[in-house]
Amino acid sequence: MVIKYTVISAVVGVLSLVGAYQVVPTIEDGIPDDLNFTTGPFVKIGHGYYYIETKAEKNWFDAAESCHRMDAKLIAFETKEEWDLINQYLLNNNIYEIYWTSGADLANQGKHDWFSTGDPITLDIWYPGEPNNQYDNEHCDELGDRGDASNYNVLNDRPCNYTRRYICERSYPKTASFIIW
Ligand SMILES: *[C@@H]1O[C@H](CO)[C@@H](O)[C@H](O)[C@H]1NC(C)=O
Ligand SMILES: *[C@@H]1O[C@H](CO)[C@@H](O)[C@H](O)[C@H]1NC(C)=O
Ligand SMILES: [Ca+2]
Ligand SMILES: [Ca+2]
Repeated sequence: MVIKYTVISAVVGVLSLVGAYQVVPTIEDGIPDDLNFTTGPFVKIGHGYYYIETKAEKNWFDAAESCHRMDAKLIAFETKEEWDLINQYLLNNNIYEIYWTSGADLANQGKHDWFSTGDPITLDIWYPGEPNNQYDNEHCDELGDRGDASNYNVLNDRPCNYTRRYICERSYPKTASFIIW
């Protein structure tokens, strides 16, 4: 990121030196449709970009590192809408697996938060009776189909060394451009 900004600043600087141009930088949310920019292997679901690992199963830490290698983080459900949209996507694509989320109580035992953001898990999207810290050994939160009324996937705490598929989430893109006039 820093390098990209430096390059842009250098270009803007050179153009400014020419003197004849007025340079107006703009930063917009999202990626313009006409830019022909592919975000694969991340898919756009709602306003977010996600990578759903469909084959490899990894322990929670390994899954988190796999996301980091893709400049992403394990998924965090900040809103009910996000949880709805992910569930609808999984249902529509006939994907029925169990996935690691970034949810964990590794930082403060008994307080589950989204490790990727540091925010507490405020949505009540737990399977009834969870998180239960079974055998005093469950600190990482999986998203799985537990056949609730809507067939949605809900959260359950599990031992972090269990191997699961995982969902990574990428920060929302912005488009930086500048007008040279
Ligand atoms: C977008 O990029 C792809 C691959 O580079 C290319 O095949 C396609 O023709 C491009 N589409 C447009 C509208 O430029
Ligand atoms: C996870 O860790 C526990 C306790 O250290 C161990 O007993 C168990 O065999 C491990 N499970 C896996 C799947 O590695
Ligand atoms: Ca999110
Ligand atoms: Ca549990």
